[in-house]
Amino acid sequence: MSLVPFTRWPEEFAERYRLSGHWRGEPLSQMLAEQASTQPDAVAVIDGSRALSYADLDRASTNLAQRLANRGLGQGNCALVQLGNQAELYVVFFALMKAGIAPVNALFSHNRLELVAYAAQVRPRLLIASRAHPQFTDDAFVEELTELIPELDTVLLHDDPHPELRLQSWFVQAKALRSFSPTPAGEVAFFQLSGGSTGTPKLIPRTHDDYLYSVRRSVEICQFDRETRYLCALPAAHNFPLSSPGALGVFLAGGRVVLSPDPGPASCFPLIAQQQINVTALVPSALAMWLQAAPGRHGELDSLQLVQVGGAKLPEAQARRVPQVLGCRLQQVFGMAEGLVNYTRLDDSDEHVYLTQGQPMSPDDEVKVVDREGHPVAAGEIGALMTRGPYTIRGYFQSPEHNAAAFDAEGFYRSGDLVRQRDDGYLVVVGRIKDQINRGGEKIAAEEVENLLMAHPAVAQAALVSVPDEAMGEKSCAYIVSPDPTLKGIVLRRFLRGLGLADYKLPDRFVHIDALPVTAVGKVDKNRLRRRVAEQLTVTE
Ligand code: AMP
Ligand code: DBH
Repeated sequence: MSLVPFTRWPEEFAERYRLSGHWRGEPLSQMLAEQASTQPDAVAVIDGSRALSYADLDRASTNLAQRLANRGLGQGNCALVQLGNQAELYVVFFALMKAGIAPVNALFSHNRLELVAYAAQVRPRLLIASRAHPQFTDDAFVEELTELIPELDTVLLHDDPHPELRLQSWFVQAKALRSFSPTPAGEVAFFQLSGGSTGTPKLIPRTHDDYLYSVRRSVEICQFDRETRYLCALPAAHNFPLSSPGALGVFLAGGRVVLSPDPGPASCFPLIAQQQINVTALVPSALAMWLQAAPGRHGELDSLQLVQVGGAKLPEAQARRVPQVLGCRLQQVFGMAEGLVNYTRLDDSDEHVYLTQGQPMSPDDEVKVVDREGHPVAAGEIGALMTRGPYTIRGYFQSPEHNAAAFDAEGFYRSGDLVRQRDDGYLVVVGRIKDQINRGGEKIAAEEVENLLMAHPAVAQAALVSVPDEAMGEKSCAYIVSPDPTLKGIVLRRFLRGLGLADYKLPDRFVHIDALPVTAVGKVDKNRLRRRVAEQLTVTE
């Protein structure tokens, strides 16, 4: 069977990463086998009133892997998975790792458009989703997908009433008919999602070797161990709560993951108290809610030792309030699903923790800060971040044209972030050059939304820009050129939703404009639009 194709690291790099012990030829499922044999009864996951031990997680995932193998699914096959913050997400993840099937783990907030875009790229034979998601309450979308992807021959739905469709019934032991095994560690294990800046969402192929290294190194830096009780409050499939060190870091270290349905204080604070949570990961907008809710509720947060914050820039004033208000340490995390993750270290000075976004986790991470021409800027100057290393991809999945722009000739990835690198190697994120809105850590590719808006018959041109927002950091504003000045935002929002776009990508504001301003070279001048939005033009909500 053919393996999933991807852009490999050149052999000289691969050899270096193997020699230095970063890449060890181990599959991602091995961590689970190890915990299940050394501490089978230890609790691995808590989801509401359910507790899964390492033995439970190992057994259920092996049973699912066996059943999938019996259906002829295995190496070279891909899956589309969409589950919420629920224990089944980890059972499924490990089952697919064991069976050598490469999943795309869509976020629960993703909608028809995103799911179709992912399916069209990986051509999944397997779909795993939840009846609790609006797209899967009836069978219409499953039928649409099977028509679009004739290869799709196995559909499993969490909480479906029929045993053969019901995901949970596949966690029960089956007769072993066929053998199964993980893909070789240097091959694609699964796909991460890119926040992206282009019309279609891009997929990020991650190998067992590279991902496991990033998890192992993260565990070392964050000092996770068997005592770790990690609250997973961000969308569990996201790279941050999955791997930095995230749930996989917890499993590698033999600790416990407690799932929260959302990152709000109302859900999280009682869980922290009940489950004696000592570490969690938040985006800045969630942290802001915690800082607001915490005064007077200190008792509930007593067990908390470390709050990791990343996904978007954390304002210094908020950073400084963490120890006072939450009574724990702060760690800043600046990462990307494409690879590079930076951490402030647990023993760093206050100055580093409050003022920087950390330094690369690996001694083999290479970072360049460059000017518009691609030349390195002088030390300490602001420039665009470029990186390559033992867990940073060399190309997006099946995107040769985009890859030609997103990577340089030496394989460095252009992250699109504007940073300053200090003498001590620590990075400070100061802005962004990619055409993206970072809405409370959720990334929106401007071009994707603009293209969809322009599909509306009354929209001639559209441009999506960010506007500063107290709660979310940034929100989105769509500038619309339309012959119909009465065209309302609510109509356009309904139109976008009707196309199947995820809710978080719907523009927060719409502004009519006679013509989009352009730069000297004729590109839409988004800087001018961003400045203009502050001046509050005709706003139609
Ligand atoms: P993605 O490539 O979709 O995984 O998103 C990664 C991007 O999120 C980075 O390139 C940054 O733009 C942004 N990001 C993540 N963490 C931080 C942080 N701590 N501070 C500022 N921006 C961040
Ligand atoms: O925003 C991100 O993508 C991100 C943030 C922190 C990430 O991928 C990570 C840590 O691993």
